[in-house]
Amino acid sequence: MAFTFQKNTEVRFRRDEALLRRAEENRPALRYTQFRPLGTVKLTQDPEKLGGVWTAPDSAGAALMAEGMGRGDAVILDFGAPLVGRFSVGIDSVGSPMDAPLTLRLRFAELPFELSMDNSSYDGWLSSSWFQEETVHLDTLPARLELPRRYSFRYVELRVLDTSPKYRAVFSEPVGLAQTSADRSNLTDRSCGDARLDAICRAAEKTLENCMQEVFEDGPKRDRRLWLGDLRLQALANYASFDQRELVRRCLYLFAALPTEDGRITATVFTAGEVIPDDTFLLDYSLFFGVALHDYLTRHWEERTFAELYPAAKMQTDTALQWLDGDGCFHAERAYQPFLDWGRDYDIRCAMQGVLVFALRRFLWLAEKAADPKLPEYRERLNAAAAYARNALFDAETGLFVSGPARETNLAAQVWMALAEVLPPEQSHALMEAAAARFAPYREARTPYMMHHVVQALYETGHPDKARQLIRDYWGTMLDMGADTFWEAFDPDRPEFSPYGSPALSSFCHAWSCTPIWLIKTYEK
Ligand code: RAM
Repeated sequence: MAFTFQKNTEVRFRRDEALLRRAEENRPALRYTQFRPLGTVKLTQDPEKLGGVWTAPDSAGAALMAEGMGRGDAVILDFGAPLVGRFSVGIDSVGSPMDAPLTLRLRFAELPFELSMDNSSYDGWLSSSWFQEETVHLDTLPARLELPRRYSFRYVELRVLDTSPKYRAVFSEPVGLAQTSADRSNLTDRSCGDARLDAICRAAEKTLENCMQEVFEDGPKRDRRLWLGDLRLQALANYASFDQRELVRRCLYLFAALPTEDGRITATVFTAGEVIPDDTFLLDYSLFFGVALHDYLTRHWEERTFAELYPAAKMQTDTALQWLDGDGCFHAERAYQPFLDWGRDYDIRCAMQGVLVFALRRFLWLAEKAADPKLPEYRERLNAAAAYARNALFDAETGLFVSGPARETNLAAQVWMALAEVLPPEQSHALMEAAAARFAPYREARTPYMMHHVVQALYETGHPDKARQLIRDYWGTMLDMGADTFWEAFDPDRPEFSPYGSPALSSFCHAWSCTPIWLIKTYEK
């Protein structure tokens, strides 16, 4: 478990109104498209699919909708592709006059298995309010039911809880009004010449598209908000696809505008109403602000953005450096909690030493551009942290890095040290060779987020075949199991694994899983 809820109500935030205005100026327009369902389907059992559930066409469902549904009748609409948006449907009554309200339950699902679950027995640790379901009463018909909430769905179940013996409800013209700020006309150069990887890229694009709303959302089903760790990866995937820089810029400004008084950048910002920083802090995410700014500016250099956002990156770096001791050891355990992954418990120290070096390298690029007077000091501290990793954390016997007083060897440590480039290239190559021998198929990684870093580390250290194969195996297996868009968490050995105690609340269109677009474009061309 990486973390549960943080409540830091005593923390004081600063609020830079000028930066918030810039964020507002970069708010994207949403594009709307109407979709009609392809037809009605019924749930079937299929052990190959997630949760053992899939669908088959059900023409009886369409007939039932048109002829009239009474107590207990249900149909499932299949829109054929995932969409994020609002749902509406026309409803009328047939038979005798409507002498009692219609009670209708609607459920929205990204995957069929969600419709097979009994949500009332859920006892996970996240709020059950995230379930995409509504019960509505209609006192008079005909009416067009337009649900006010936004959902992420391909499937909609309409279940009549009750009418009355005197009438039945007929349904017509169901519509999904999809919304996104992504502009598909920006997509070019869409084949890498390998059908499997192409299919993975198409699903990854769809994932990103559906998460691109007024901010980069982590998942349109649940959380539905801007997280800094997700933003960093979404921004990379965006550069390799839609390339809508204003949305990245907007999100960077939102984080920079709302630091704490003691110099930390929040992990997540609420933007649905008034912009509010959450009192949740993740050390790696905070450090990724500078990384995301570096990534943005290396693609789209903008003097003004640099000048306005550099101070936030510097402040966060300075804050983190207070836990780097004179020997170059980064005491992440004394700082504040990192995320790293929704994995099993492991010692985070070595991985976080890697994250720090990785982030400092990118920050140094920014500090050079700024001609920061502290540049020599930053350089020195980066060198000390990298040297400490080489000298104190690398076990020459196993060829792997060790973490914490128990000298634990975990996957995250190897991956982050490889990405941090603390060893010379031949040794980094050998490191990931040893990591592959020890950890493949990398079941310690429980999310596409962590798996992204494993793949990137393999590519970066000269193991393209292993990296490519891992994309095919991991993301490809999700496709085989029914994914139209990629998932928040996935353990192929335990497909129903969820960080939240129930897959019913996992998100199956999750931003951080869209990175194959970037990985393939970056390393396979
Ligand atoms: C989850 C979010 C998000 C992730 C954080 C750490 O709740 O879905 O993707 O960044 O946790």
